[in-house]
Amino acid sequence: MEIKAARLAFIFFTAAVTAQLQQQEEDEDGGGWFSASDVRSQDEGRCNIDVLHGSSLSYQQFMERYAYGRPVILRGLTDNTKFRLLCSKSSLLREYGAHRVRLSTANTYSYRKVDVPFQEYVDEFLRPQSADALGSDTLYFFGDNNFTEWQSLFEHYESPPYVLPLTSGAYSFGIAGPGTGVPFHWHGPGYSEVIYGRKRWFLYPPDQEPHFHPNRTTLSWVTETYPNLLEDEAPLECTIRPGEVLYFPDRWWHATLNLDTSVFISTFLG
Ligand SMILES: *[C@@H]1O[C@H](CO)[C@@H](O)[C@H](O)[C@H]1NC(C)=O
Ligand SMILES: *[C@@H]1O[C@H](CO)[C@@H](O)[C@H](O)[C@H]1NC(C)=O
Ligand SMILES: O=C(O)CCC(=O)C(=O)O
Repeated sequence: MEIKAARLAFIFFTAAVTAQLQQQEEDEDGGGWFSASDVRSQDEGRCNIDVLHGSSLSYQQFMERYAYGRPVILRGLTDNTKFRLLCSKSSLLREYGAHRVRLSTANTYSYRKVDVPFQEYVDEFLRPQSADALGSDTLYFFGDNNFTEWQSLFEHYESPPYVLPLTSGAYSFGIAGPGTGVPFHWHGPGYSEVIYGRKRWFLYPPDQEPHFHPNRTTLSWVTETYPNLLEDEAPLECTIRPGEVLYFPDRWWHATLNLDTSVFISTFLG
């Protein structure tokens, strides 16, 4: 009896250590986009959005509680290990380095576009956001993907299975440096997932338009506006990591802040 208990305890101990080591490895795996030794001191903030394990929320519960109601973060809903490998820096540069990508200014209403080879984007544009730059002067790689060229990558992405009736998903894929992000805006419902890196999200319901300047960056909103918000002006917020997807309902205001060099993909349901 005692031997059995000891053996069981040992098995549990081993399993716990293995799980911990695996977690550590994942946390340190930036796919070559960043490494564990990089300074990653930015504030993850609090998390006041429901975070659930995919297996503990049925599709029906998702529809009743969240689909038309409020954001939710789902963990372990899909396994994108394969896609993640294909999104490592070396793999993406090998496949797509010579292809042109379309960059957009990171402001709310006027989206100036610039086309550059992906290799040039990585070498020249992909860097930490400076605190004083305007969003309207900052170029961000997100969306505007040429699906013919990116199809052989996107076909390996397993998108979140809980879709809304009468909608289909359209992908927007991007990579951007620490401190970058998109300032407040809204559109239809969808999902956001980080493949590498962490992304901090801020959301407000459709009837609660946040205070923001359309040409300022999310970084400046976080450092200058956020600390002065009254309690009832506080956003819903959370930082998402690989293995999690954030769902945002129709017309919810949202802004993002990448805490690391991040590789990310959204699925817009329209
Ligand atoms: C997308 O890429 C394909 C293949 O390189 C090219 O023929 C096509 O013109 C591109 N489409 C757009 C809209 O740029
Ligand atoms: C934002 O920037 C754009 C492009 O530089 C400019 O046309 C627009 O007037 C600016 N908007 C505000 C509110 O400053
Ligand atoms: O991933 C981002 O930084 C922007 C995401 C976003 O705004 C969206 O998916 O609508």
